[in-house]
Amino acid sequence: MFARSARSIASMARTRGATSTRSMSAVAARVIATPLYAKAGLALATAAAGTTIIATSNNKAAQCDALPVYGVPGTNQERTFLAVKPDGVQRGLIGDIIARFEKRGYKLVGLKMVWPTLEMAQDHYADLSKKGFYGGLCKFFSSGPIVCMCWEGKDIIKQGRQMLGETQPLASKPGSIRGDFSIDLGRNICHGSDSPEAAEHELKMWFPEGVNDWGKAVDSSVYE
Ligand code: IDP
Ligand code: MG
Repeated sequence: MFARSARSIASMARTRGATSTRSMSAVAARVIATPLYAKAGLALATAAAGTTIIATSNNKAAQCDALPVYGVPGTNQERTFLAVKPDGVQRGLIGDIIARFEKRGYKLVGLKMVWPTLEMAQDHYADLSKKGFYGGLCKFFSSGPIVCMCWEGKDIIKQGRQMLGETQPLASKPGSIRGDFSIDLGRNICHGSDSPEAAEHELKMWFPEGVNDWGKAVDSSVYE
């Protein structure tokens, strides 16, 4: 009985994740953003049709969706798609993974939890569709929620891959996410775009609603 109702809630969540990500994340963004802006002394100047313009204390305007969702590769506004896969979520590693990128100095501009449908998983891994492990990979990727992230910063596509480690955990150096937390190839915790083209494709796919183009006050202590 319990298993049945848990399953129906799970399938509802899947449907919502697949169909109404945009409205859910827009609501979440509003709930979270208002007190933060107020606390930081930022003035909310305009909020219309999904575009928010804020005036920061140094009068530098920051605007949602001012950039394409995939940023500008080769600049400090390069962006990549990183995800905590279902195994990483189950193992309670979301916070640790986010903390590594935050501490390094990168900027989180998009964040949400999504339970991918099998079709979403197949689209995401379409480049591997000829591989023998494709079926199992897609089944696993859609077996539970993942955490979708858009990270921004200089060289984030390459650095993101280095911080993840090698695809094969055995080859991943301690200090990398896969080198610290994983053993098996099919349970290697995280995903990261492997090129600017992949980042563009994946960010358009996972963040069709756009991300948050906010100004980070400490960037002058991160970049020379
Ligand atoms: P990546 O995640 O490091 O970009 P890809 O080659 O794109 O590696 O493969 C996607 C995912 O598929 C890997 O992270 C891994 O979990 C899984 N995978 C890759 N190669 C194999 C394999 O040979 N057997 C089983 N699973 C694999
Ligand atoms: Mg890959």
